[in-house]
Amino acid sequence: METYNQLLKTLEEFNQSHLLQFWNELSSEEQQQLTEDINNLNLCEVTRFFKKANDSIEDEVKKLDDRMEPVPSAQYESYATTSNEQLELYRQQGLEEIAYGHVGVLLMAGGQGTRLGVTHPKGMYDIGLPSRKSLFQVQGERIRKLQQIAEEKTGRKGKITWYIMTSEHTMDQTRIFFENHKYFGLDKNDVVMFQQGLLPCFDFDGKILLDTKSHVALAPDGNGGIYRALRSSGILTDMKNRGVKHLHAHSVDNILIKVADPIFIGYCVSKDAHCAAKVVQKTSPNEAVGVVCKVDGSFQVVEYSEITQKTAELKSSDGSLVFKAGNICNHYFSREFLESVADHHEDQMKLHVAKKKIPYVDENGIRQKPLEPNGIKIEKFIFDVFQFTDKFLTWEVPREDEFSALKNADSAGKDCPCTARNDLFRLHKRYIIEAGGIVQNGDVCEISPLLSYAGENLSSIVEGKVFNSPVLIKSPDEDL
Ligand code: UD2
Repeated sequence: METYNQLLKTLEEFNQSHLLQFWNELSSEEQQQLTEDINNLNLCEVTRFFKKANDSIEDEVKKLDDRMEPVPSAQYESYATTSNEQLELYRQQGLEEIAYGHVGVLLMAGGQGTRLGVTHPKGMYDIGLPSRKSLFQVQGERIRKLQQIAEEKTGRKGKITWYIMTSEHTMDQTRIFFENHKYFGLDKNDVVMFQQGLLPCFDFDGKILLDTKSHVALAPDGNGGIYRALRSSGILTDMKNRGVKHLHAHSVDNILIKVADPIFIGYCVSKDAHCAAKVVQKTSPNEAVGVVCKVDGSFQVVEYSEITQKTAELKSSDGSLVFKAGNICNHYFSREFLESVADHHEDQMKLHVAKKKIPYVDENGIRQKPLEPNGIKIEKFIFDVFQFTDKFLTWEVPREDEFSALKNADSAGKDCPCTARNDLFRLHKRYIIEAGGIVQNGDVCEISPLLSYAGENLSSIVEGKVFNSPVLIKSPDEDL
């Protein structure tokens, strides 16, 4: 009774006493569970979040056209227009940072893969490559290869620490998957998993929803939850202890991801950036991706829905779109900047609201699975910290080399396993042809990351040879 009274007092203060409505029907274990859930809520903060998020629903409809400008050219470089000599300098610098152990990867793997329709973490997904490697395996092997390349170039054996952000929904399966696959040949101590936070789901009036009579409805706090989680899980301290200074942060679902890309790292380090966004040119004014730009003088990603068609169509004198910098969830951060965000800015981050169909227990104690949105989830976005620094850079890369996202099931025909597979096949076929090989009878080509990170190291294997599709070229020691 004492617990009940205490909880009730706290909840009443925040207008949430309905969470105890079924208390008397619960077993003592269930009462304990609900007590834990409620005690884990920072009610003062989350109710403030609801208010702030609710206010931002109003803001979102406003178009930003008059306040937007493209990233200044001094802070925007493109792979395609950078000389080979300069690219090589960036690459060399990136490899040196890797060899000194200064580079870490921040993988965002807390999403639930709802659109793809899977019940396991997206990184475990096998998109149907000839090797049947999962997204996690492809990424892990790219890290191994890069460590090797950095050592060959510099004579120093450096490590890339792989920080993987999971959520309550993905943590256990991710950990077991990595253990079962022996961390894809990486040192287990260099793969560090941590969990992002959760926020309660609300109905439209600001009441926290119950998932069951003894459980609050909770959802991950978005990929921008990373800043708080880095601090609360001790990851920033871990980075400091290991001497990690530069982080490449990216989403789990891009099959072409150049993990810890030394050119990108070198570009950012050489210009002393706090943070950066790797971008691809928008395919058309109507492509529904966010653009990296400046709003009221601060760097920001502006959603497609926040721009009018007229602004989306604006062209520069060279014929390219003025707002062309398509965001691909691929970022650089210095550790210093991550620390300053976690310490000083995290609380000022924008809150994004998504109206969702959230299963809940109604006032009669019946669990409902609504067919229409009945409440909101609140999320933070990783890119909403760009505004906190001027030392921001943009690096544009060719889409066909670096970006093909897995978002949907094949039925969508777009950003799906089939397109991801084909984009990788096309790129790897090009690598073979550029190295002097011939591919016939089809286009299915896969080159193991353990053999080549980005098309290098292939001539001695493919030059003058004819390959019949499907082609799978492995590293000589791959199956040993
Ligand atoms: C992301 C970008 C979008 C664009 C697009 C390109 C954000 C907020 N949006 O949109 O601008 O670049 O990718 O593909 O970055 N995740 C978590 N925890 C969460 C939610 C997501 O770790 O609570 C991870 C998720 O596992 C994935 C990444 O964040 O690796 C991107 O999440 P998403 O697929 O939900 O984002 P999307 O496609 O709406």
